[in-house]
Amino acid sequence: MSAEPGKAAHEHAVLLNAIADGANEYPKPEHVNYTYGTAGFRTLATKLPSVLFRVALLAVLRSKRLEGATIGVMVTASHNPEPDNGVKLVDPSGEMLDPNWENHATALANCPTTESLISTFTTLVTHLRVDLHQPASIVYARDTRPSGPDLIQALEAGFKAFGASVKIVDVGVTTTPILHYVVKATNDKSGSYGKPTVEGYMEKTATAFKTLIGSKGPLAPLYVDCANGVGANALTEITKHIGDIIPIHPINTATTTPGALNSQCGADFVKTKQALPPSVQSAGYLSKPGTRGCSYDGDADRIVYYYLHETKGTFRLLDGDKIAVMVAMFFGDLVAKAKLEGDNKLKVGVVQTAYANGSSTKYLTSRNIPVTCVSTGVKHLHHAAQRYDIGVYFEANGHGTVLFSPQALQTLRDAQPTSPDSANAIKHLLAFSDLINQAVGDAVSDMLLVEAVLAHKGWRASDWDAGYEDLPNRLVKVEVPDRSIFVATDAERKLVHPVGLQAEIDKAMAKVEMGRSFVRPSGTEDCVRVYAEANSQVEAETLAKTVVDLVEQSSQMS
Ligand code: G16
Repeated sequence: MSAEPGKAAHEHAVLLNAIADGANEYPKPEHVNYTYGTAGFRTLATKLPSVLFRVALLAVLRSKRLEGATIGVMVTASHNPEPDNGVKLVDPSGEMLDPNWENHATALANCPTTESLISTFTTLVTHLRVDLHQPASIVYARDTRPSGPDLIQALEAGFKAFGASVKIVDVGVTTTPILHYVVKATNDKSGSYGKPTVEGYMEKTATAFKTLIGSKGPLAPLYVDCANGVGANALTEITKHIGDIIPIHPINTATTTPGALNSQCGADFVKTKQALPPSVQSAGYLSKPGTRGCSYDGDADRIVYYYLHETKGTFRLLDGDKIAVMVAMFFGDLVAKAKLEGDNKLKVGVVQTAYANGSSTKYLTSRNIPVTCVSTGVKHLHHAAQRYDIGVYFEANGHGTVLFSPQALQTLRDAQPTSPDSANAIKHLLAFSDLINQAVGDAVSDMLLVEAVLAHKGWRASDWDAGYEDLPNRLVKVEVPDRSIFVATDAERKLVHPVGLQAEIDKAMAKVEMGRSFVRPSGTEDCVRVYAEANSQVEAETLAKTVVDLVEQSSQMS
């Protein structure tokens, strides 16, 4: 846009007219209240076109506010059922949107009329000191949901309102973590992070994996449940690069079969049911002792592993906690072998949420690995992990990654190894930092991280599993008329509302040996989640049932 006053005023009027046209084409449905939740907006896809149009406006404002830095927009509802969809914004570093801007997204999404949208938009431009003359740059992508193309149209309508001042790049159908990678790589003007394309991601990930596996390959076969989602595409691509060193067998790859996405498969199914997907069970993929399987979720930003007990044949889950523990211990060992001294010593820490199994936290702390507990949501974990030199963060549901601080990377690059062992350890730490998607949790790169660690340790799944035994637990979804009446505090380990409910939960916990339970409203689904763990499965089930009853009673009374 021109800075000449008359021309600028005219261009501003043209912009507001274009926004008004888009807003009229994508009106907000009545009686719907949107919230930018744990991972952006998420609800039935039919309720989302107006949100997509408005999110586009905010993405452009954010890019212009940051002097043209590239912002990402991902259209996905991840683990949710297929009729849902969602949208979230990605900041220039590849991280989730700055939480201060989440309220602006919510405000725009809830404007009831075209006039109120124009007014809120104009206020935001002033209040956020956005110079509309700045350029803007956006990259966007979607998962495989059938509602995706129509929602992308609404999104593009929002970008087009700004005319030529916005540069847009459509990454197409891809995983959430690849979109985060592309955003981070686009903004890294040094070019050292990698090429800002899907192929650039594949090359970088595959090269690091090959370096780490070296002569340890070929590895044992791996069965991968892709949740019938976009992870199937990414897996096919990465297999082209590394299929000779790890035989990968993709399962549940029906990305175009209506209703198949996340249905009876995927990481959320496995974690919640604590069982194999029926498709994996019936085909007997894991029947050969020692065979590993893993499940992605619908947009491939989560992963959980599993295998069948070698003598009992029972299902054994290796979830986000098990990944965090193995990886943190392994990096702790590598750092020790690197023999970095004085100020150059690197500190490894772990970030978990209240869902982390009590046994995993005990295992880590008893081995002097510091553990931080934060609220659910990648944004909370990511920021807490940035406080460590090497911060390992995983939610129990399989969402996580490892962050190397810029100082830690510099220390490793500048290190003068004192022995071949320390030189190797430093080389491996640097290769792991390239393998790991440091923008966000990533099922594909986390899978290769796990495989590389297992290969280095010479472990089978059962060796990995042997570190500690999970406390029996149960996770339940409770549908309530209004989940907003449940307000949690203390990293979501306690409820402050409804008043009195926490005292009842405390009493229920006290009756059960090693009992622990908490309640929190979901930020991605219309439900309240109840978690319970105890010394035995029967007690964990009893505690969960008692707390579910308490939640339902207090919901009826409110
Ligand atoms: C999203 C978030 C995760 C969170 C999960 C469930 O995952 O990115 O951090 O654990 O939702 O959140 P809630 O319990 O609030 O519904 P995904 O994989 O669905 O994007």
